[in-house]
Amino acid sequence: MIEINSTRPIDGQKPGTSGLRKKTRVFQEPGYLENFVQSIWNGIGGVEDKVLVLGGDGRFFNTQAVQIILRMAAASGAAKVIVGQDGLLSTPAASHLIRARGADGGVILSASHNPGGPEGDFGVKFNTANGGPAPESVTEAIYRASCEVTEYRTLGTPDIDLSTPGRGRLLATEIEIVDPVADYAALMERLFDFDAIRALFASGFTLRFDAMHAITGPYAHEILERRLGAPAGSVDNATPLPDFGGGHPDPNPVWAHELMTLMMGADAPDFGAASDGDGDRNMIVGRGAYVTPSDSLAVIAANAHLVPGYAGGLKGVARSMPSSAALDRVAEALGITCYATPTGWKFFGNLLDAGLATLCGEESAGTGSDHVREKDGLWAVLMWLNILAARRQSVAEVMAEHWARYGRNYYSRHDYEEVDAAAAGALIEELRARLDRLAGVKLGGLSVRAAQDFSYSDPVDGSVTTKQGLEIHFAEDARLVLRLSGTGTAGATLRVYLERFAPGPEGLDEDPQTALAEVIAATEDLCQIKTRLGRAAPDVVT
Ligand code: G16
Repeated sequence: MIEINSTRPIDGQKPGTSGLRKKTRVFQEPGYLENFVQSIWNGIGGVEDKVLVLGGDGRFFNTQAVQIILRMAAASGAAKVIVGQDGLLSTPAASHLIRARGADGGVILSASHNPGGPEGDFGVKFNTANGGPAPESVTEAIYRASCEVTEYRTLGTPDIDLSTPGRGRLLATEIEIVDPVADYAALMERLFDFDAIRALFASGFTLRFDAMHAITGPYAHEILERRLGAPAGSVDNATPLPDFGGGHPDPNPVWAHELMTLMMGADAPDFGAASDGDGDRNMIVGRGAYVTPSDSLAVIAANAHLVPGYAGGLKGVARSMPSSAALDRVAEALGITCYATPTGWKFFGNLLDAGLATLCGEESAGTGSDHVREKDGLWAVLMWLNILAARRQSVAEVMAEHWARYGRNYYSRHDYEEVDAAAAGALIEELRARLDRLAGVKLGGLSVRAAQDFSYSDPVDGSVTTKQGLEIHFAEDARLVLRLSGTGTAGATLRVYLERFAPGPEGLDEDPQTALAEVIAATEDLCQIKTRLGRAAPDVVT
C-alpha cells in the first residue's frame, strides 16, 4: 500500500520569515508539495511514532494539501495526526492544540495575510513541540533535506472524509478529526473575564469584527457573538472562502479599509477589529481612533494586570526590533526587561519557553503571549475588550491617557512591494557598507547618532542571527529601519520603518505622516529609494 516515489530536489524550498511561501500554482506543480513535506519529515528526523497536528486557513488548495499530507504522514509511520474538521485550523488554534495534546509538532497550511486562490499564494509551515514556528536550526535542516531528497512516501488510498469530528485510521496511523474552535475557545475562557466582557456588551457597547472571509470567522462568531453576547451581525465577512472573497486578508488600514471607513464615520461602533488569513494578526481601532500595532502592544502590557490570566504580573516583554519603543517605556515603568528580537515570531519562542517574557508583539500586526507560541489575533481583541470592560473608557480615551503618561512613539511603515530584487538588494548592501561612517552625518533636518546592522544573540540558546535590518538612530529621538521582507512571493519588498518620539504634553495629536516628515525626508536623503527603485511613492503606508 505504501508508494515510494523517486524524486529530485526542487530549487528554492527554503523557508522564509514564516515557512515556505510560494504562488499557489507552484505548490500545485507535480511533486512540489510532496518534496517539501518529505523534506520536513527528513529534516526533523522522521515522523515514525510521532503525533502531529494538521490544519490550514482554508485557502484554495488547502483541501487537497491536507489529504496529501495525511497520506504522507501515514506512509512514514506517524502514530497519530490530529486534524481540524474540514482541514481547518487557525494558526493560534493549531499552536494551542500542539501544546495541549503534547504533540511532537504540526503542519500549518497558510500564506497568512497574502491573497489566496489559484493566482494567489500558498504556504506550509512546520511548528515544533512547543507549539511555535520551527526555529532557524530546524528550518535549515528542512532546507538541507530539500536539497538532498531522492524519494517521497505516500499511500494510494482515497481521500478521508474530514467533515465530521471523530477517529479513524489510515494504515496504522490514527486520524483524529477535531472541532477547530472548541479547545481554543475554552482556552480564551480561562484567560479572560468573560463575565465582565458580557456585561460590557449588555450595557450597549458595540463592536464590528471583520474576519475578512478568512479563518477567524467561525472562531469570532462562537466567541464574540455566542459566548460573549455581542449583537448578531457584529462579526462581518465571517464565512471563510478559498480566495478570501478576492480580498487581501491583511488587517491594516489599507486592506481593511471598509472597516476603517466605518470606524472613522458618524455611525461607528465603539470598537472595531480585524484578523488575517490564518487568524494570527490583528487590527485594533476605536471610534475615530486607529491604534498602531506597536501602541496596542504597549497598552496591553500596561493594562495586563486588569486581565485575570495576567493578573499575576508580567515576567518580561519582547518586541521585534523594527517595532516601536512604546513597549520599552512601559517595561521600564513596570521594572521588567524588554527584549528586541529579529522579525519573525519564531524568535520569541525561547523567551516564552524560558519564562523570560509573558507578552510579545510586532509592528506587523502580531500580538501574543505565553498562552500559545504564535501571535494570536482574537486573543488581542479579547485583551482589548477585557481592558475596556475593566476601565469603562473609549479606545480614544485609553490612548490619550497612555500617551500622556508615557509619551507617544509616532510610527509608520512604508512598503515598496514587488520591486526589482537585485535593485533592492543592492540598496541594502550599499547602505550596509556605509553604516560605519554615518554617525554625525546630517540627513535633512536630523543628525545620525548611531547606525547598526541588527544582529541578535538569543539569551537562551546563545544562537546568533545576523543581518536582521539596518537601524539608524537620530539624535532627535527618531529612528529609521530598513529591511527586506521575508514573506513575499514575487520580486522583493522593501520595508521602511519610521519612528519619532514625542514626550508630550504638547504635540501628542499630530497626524503620524506629518510628525514623521523629517524622518521620511532623511530616508530619501540617505538612500534615494524612489529613484533607485523607480517608485514615486510607497505602495502601502500603514
Ligand atoms: C510573518 C511572521 C512575523 C513577521 C511577518 C512579516 O507573519 O510570522 O513574525 O513579522 O511575517 O515578515 P516580513 O517583514 O519578513 O514580511 P505572518 O502573519 O505572515 O505569518
